[in-house]
Amino acid sequence: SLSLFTPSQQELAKRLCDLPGTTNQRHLFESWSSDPEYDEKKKALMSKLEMVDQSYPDGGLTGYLNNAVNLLEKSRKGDNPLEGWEPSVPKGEAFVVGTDAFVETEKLGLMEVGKCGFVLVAGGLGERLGYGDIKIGLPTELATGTTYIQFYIETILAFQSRYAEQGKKLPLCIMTSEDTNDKTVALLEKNDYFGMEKDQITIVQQGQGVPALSDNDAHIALDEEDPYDIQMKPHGHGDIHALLHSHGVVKSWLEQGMKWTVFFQDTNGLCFHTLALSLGVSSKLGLIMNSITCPRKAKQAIGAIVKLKKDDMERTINVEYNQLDPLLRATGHDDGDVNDETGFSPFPGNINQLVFNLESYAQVLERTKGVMPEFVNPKYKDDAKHVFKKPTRLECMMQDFPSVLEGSDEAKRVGFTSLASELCFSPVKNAAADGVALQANGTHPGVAATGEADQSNAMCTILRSIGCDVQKGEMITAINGIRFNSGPDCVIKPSFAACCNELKTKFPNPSMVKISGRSSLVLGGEGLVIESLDLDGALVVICEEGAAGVIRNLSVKNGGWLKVPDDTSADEVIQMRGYRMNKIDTEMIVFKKDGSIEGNYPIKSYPADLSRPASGEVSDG
Ligand code: UGB
Repeated sequence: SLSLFTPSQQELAKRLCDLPGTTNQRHLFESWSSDPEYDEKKKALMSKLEMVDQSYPDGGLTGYLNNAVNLLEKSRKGDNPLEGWEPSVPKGEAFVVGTDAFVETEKLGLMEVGKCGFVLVAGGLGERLGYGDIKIGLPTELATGTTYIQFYIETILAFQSRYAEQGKKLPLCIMTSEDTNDKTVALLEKNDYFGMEKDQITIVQQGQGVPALSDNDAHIALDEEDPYDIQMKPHGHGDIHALLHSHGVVKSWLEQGMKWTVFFQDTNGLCFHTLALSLGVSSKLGLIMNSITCPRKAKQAIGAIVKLKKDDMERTINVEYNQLDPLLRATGHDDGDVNDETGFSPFPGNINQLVFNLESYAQVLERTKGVMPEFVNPKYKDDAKHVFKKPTRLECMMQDFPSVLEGSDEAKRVGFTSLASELCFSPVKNAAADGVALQANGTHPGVAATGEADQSNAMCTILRSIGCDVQKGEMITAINGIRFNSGPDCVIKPSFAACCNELKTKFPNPSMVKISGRSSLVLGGEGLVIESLDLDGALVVICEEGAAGVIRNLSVKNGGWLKVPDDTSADEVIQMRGYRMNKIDTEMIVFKKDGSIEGNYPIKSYPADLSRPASGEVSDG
């Protein structure tokens, strides 16, 4: 069949068949029929193998198989990859929102947000969530229906307009995968890139994954139904570093004058509450890499940031939750992964939000091509560890970056920034039924309903921290069994304010702002200021771009918005929450660019006889 293939494919097939001893891959071709009916399938398989050969950064396909044989042997022997490393709790910068230290560090970071390139890793299919579409297209909340991608882009644009040099665009790179790429591109195109310019966004697609392996000799697993195809599996989000390097993204961002790069996940509506704060920490401490962390419950399925020491080597790095307990037990901590007197593990939890100094990051990429260390995690059928329950593959993780740093100088410049999880981490990863089980164990459920509730609750906490009187809503149990604190629903659009310091200027008299627990509040627009407000119901205030408006002495009381139990909807978004939003009454005010004011208010236009020349005002008298 060789004549069917291009010369480079023929050479690859030969290399695979000539691999030494039992590791050769002749089984891929041995059962081939000579019937020309199968020629197209044979060509498709060779193209797939060639694609892996070209995309695997560490020596092509044979490099992958060679790495796999070595790692599978270590796994079979039960080698501990962390053998010899002594763990201890690392020192980082922990903050409480609204304190002087928080406010000052965030201010420092605000001087840096206009020099950031953003990296959204969105190649995951979200199997645990059981959603049929891409996760970044999910709404963050039902009050406005803003999707994750829209929210992320709106926040980046808000920072751009307020902090970037005139005319400078903050770049965004989205990592997609075969599963998510086409839908991501279609969503962006359909929505005109949510206000970004097309050339601001770079999409890098992960390879189609790596071949699954059926035994310790790293034989590529054939498809169970089709002997002319192979099984592929995802290689993990660690691919992002190699992709940023090979697509020249980092180099181009440096040329555009960027100083930092910030990595974040597909569904964390709280991710930008720590953006300026963590940049402040990175800039103050001169960090190459800064991980955002939150207090972690022992055994919670998030990695832990640990300081590891071996001889004169030292690194601060993520240790995955399944490796932390054995590591601790093997190093004299007989209780393993347990909470301390604070009720949390002493090791902070990794939320895979990373801030890099761009120049240092670029230097490391030049040296390493962005190749991350890999691991393998086969499940064995037999005690001798020769037979796998199902094919396995090598994987890599983006948070393993510290392991490719060299020398004590680089290693010392790795740190973390910690904030209460309520303010920085609420991913939407799990189906409601799994979330209920997690909640029963006292662990965050990571479901759609809590993603939405946490987003509002975080905003309420920040508003309280600056002095607003925001009452608490009720704890409710949704029809699917998930418990969450509902209300007040507080949606602050990034155009209005995107961090704690900005909120302080937007609410100049915070003690004059009162929001009841059953209320819903949506605020949007750069020119808007809330001086005094008493809200018991639903209020939406939007200030158009170029307009200005002040809310003063406004009192609103109406039927508001209610979360209504719903387990019959055909809409997946409602199904995963277990409720829909019933907007009974809404007070809506719009400050328009032409000076008019829409809404049920005595003042209908600006300028009128108002005392503040720089802004429109609304008052109940
Ligand atoms: N992702 C990709 O873009 N490509 C991939 O191939 C895989 C994922 P998961 P994971 O912060 O909650 C990590 O699957 O990997 C994107 C850490 O290991 O949600 O199970 C994907 O789209 C763990 O230490 O997370 O667990 C998503 O945006 C802990 O910190 C992101 O990568 C945990 O995340 C994360 O993917 C967490």
